Amino acid sequence: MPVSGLGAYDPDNVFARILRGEIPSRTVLDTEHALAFHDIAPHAPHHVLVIPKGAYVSWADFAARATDAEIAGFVRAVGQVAQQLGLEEAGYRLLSNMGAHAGQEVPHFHVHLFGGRPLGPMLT
Ligand code: IU
Repeated sequence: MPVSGLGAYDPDNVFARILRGEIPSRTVLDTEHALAFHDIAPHAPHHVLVIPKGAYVSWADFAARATDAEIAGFVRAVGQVAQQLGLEEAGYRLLSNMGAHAGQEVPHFHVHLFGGRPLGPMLT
């Protein structure tokens, strides 16, 4: 049972369908362990979602169940996206909503990467 409080993994969630190619997305990076694509409703000039290829509901589920290779591959993919988009010097923000209180909408673990302008203070 996943540890996120979001219930069991739904294999028909929208990101699972993107991974299977059933729904189109604008790919930024595709690696063994991760897929990165542009968010359909961007909040910044660059707003990319990075997702693991495995079936994980949330950050907590990924941290608890993913293999070390999956975790390393995912973390490196996030860094590669930032590098590919030319954001390393100016900086960028990473965010992952985990569960109900954070307003997680899609129950497949994902990290948002925002960049391309000064992002202002962190909001809670
Ligand atoms: P959240 O962290 O689960 O709240 O973020 C989900 C994001 O997925 C949100 O920014 C949506 O705009 C985005 N998204 C998408 O890129 N493509 C989709 O088909 C759907 C949501 I549904």
